Parts: sequence; structure tokens; C-alpha cells
Amino acid sequence: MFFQKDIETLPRQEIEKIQLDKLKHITKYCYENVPMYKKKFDDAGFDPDKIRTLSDIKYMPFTTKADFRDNYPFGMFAVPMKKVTRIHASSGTTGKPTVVGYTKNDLDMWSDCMARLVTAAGASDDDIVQISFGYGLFTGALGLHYGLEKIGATVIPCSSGNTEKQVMLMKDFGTTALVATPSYALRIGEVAREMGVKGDELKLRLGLFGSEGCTPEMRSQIEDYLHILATDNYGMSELIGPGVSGECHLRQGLHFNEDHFLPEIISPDTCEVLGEGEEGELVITTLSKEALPVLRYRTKDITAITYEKCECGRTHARMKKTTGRSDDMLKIRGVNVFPSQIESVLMTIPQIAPHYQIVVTREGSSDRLEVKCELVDGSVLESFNALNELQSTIRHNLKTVLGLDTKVSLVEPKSLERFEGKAKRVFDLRNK
Ligand code: DLL
Repeated sequence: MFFQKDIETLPRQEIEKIQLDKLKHITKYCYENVPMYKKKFDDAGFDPDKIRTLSDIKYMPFTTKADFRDNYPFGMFAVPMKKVTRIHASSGTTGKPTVVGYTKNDLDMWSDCMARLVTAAGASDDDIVQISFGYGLFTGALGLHYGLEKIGATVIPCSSGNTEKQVMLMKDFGTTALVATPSYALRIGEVAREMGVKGDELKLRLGLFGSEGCTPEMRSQIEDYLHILATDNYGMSELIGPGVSGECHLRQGLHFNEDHFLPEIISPDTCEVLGEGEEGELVITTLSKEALPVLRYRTKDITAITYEKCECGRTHARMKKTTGRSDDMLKIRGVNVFPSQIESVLMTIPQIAPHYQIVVTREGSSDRLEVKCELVDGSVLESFNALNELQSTIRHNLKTVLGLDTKVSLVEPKSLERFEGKAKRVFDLRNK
């Protein structure tokens, strides 16, 4: 068991005392050791000695992805390279990767954070865990790897890809827990079916998923495929990787490791700090990191925070599953659309498989939204009436939720792309 009860169940006042002490320290540490923070603070007239209460953080300037880009590759590091024990990087879609570094203490703290979260999710030293995140510069695989080893679980470092082999090992080794993106878990379940391996032939019982969004409706489908309880883990490379927050087995929000990460929610438009329960952009300050401390990082992920104690006994704040990133939001004919809203609608329609694509184009001055949905059973395509009826139902349901007219294209089973890491389902072709 890796339940750090003395920390994970602290009363709020005591959590906040730890946070304040650490915040004061890290603010000065950044000012003294990272030229970028010194300049940022001086430019903003922010005095690092002026933090008296936690809410004084609101006077501190934000850090953004652009700061990483401008200081590529190691300019944000607060320690000499001699003290850096590991480097990771996030791939990004364009240009140079975002580079992150860890001291020995950072790696220990990271595996503690992960050990806490996987324990909360229900993993233990009885589990045989297949890690099907890609090993390499991506933080996901090694992050979970060391956390799971710390709790004494048996780790199988499969990496992603070669899905038939993944299924074979899962069956032969008696894997009980799977670490993957939800999309790859779905793919593994699909290949298992194709190979004639039924969910109940596997010993799988727990999914430790994360790194991308997944609606509750999609999650239920994955659980049905694999006969598991699926839990969610949130994090990002810039902050540490996975280990920022994760669900316990009760799945009532993702518990932060609040002694190491200080969360805030802001309005993405005005940057004003919002209150408990209000939805906005998550901003995180790392409180313990040595190699790459990050102050008030704008994650762009949209969520809300609760400080209520969880039924599981843990007292650290929890965040709602994210509804998406602010930059994932599509503005179509003036209407804001989150891809997760479309996913939720599609996943309630039994004839539609959990595979879809969203394509946005511009015709003249008007935006056009097309949703390609994969059929569970291709025979629908042979009946004009059945096809028509299904299309109108989906169009109607989408219109009710989004308030937009959508073109619905039903496509053959198994015709849309599958993913071994994060899924790419949205194609905004308007500026191409
Ligand atoms: O995805 C770290 C991670 C690995 C988290 C494994 C959990 C498990 P990046 O590649 O830097 O890091 O991507 C970070 O992915 O800002 C979110 O938009 C998204 N993301 C991560 N976890 C979740 C989640 C890793 N549970 C970006 N739900 C973040 C929704 C998530 N989105």
C-alpha cells in the first residue's frame, strides 16, 4: 500500500500552510536561479518577497508555452546540467519540442506522486501492469513505470504498438492492469476481439488511463470492451508529466498532489482567478521541483476544482475531468463547439462504433461541420431507409446539443484511423 495518509488526508488549513511555505521558497528560488523569471518579475514590478498569503499568487505573472519555446532547450532550468538526471520532451505538433529536466529529487518526488495516484486508483503489489504508453521522450511511460515499481507492482514495459503481441502478452502473462491512452485501450480491446480473445479470458481488471480526454460515454464503451474499471490520470510534460492529478477508485474527480502542485482556475479571457466549482482554465504552480520549477503555468485545459473531502478519505483538492483544451474549441459559424460534446452525442447511439472524425471546412464565407461516424454493422449501408433514419437521428441529436446543422457521414466498420497514442480526430481545414 502506498497511501501516504499523513499527507493525503491533511486538514485543508495544514495543506495550505505547506503550500504557502513552499510557494514562498519556490518564488524566490525561481527569481534567483532562472533569468527568465527574474526578467518577468522585474518587468511586472512583482517582488518575490511579497508573497504573504496563498492568494497573493494572483499578483505573480503567468508562464506559458511560449516561454518554453523562447528558452529552448534548457533556458528554463534552475540547476546546472550536472544536477539534471533525466530529460524528457513533448513532441508538439510543430517545430521544436518542449524540453523538461529532472534532478534526482525530482524523480523521487515524481514516483511518489505516481505511486499515490495508482494506489488511489486501486493498483497494488498484486497487480501485473502492462505499460502500453510509448517509452521514450514522452513522460507517460516512465512516469507510470517508476510509480508502479514503487508500489511493488509487476511492471511489463511493453511500450505502444504491435497490438496483437500486446494482446498475447496480456493473456499469457495474466496482466491485471493496463496503462494506455483511452484510444489505445480501445484499439487493444478491438484487436483482442478480432483475435477471438474475449474480455473474460483476460485477467484485466483495471485501466490506468490518461494523457488525452475521453468522455464518460466513451469510457463506458472501453470498460465494456475490456471488462475493467477505467481510471483517469492528468498531467503535462511542462509540469512533470503524469502525476499532477488522478482519480481514485470512486472516480469523483481527479485528486491533485497538492503538496507538490498548487492549482488555480482562471478565466481564459480576463485571467481573473475564479472560485471553487467555477469552470475555467487550469493554472498550476509546481511547489517542489528543483530542475524545472514552473510558476503559474497556463495549461489551457478547461476544468473546475473542488476542495471538498473525497469519500475515499483523501482531502487534497480535485479537478473535474477536463472538457478539453481552450485551443481545441472550434468556433463554427460563431458557435463554440468542444469535440467532447460531439463525442458524447455519438457514444449514446448504439449503431455507432467508438470511432469518429470531425472535419471543419469553409465554403465561401460559411463554415461547414462534418462528422464521420463509423458503423458497428455495415449492413445499414445497404438500406437507404435505415441509413437515412440513422443519419437524421444523429443530426437531430447533434443539433440539440450544439445548436448547429451538421453533415453526418456514416462510414464502413473499421474504416477510420486507429491510434496507439493520443488520438487525432479533429481536422480543421479552414485555414489550409
Ligand atoms: O500527456 C502527460 C501524461 C501522460 C498525463 C500520461 C497522463 C498520463 P503532454 O504530452 O505534455 O503530457 O500533454 C499534456 O495532454 O495539457 C492535456 O491537454 C492533455 N491531457 C493529459 N492528461 C489528460 C487527461 C502528458 N487525463 C496535455 N484528460 C494536457 C484530458 C489530458 N486531457
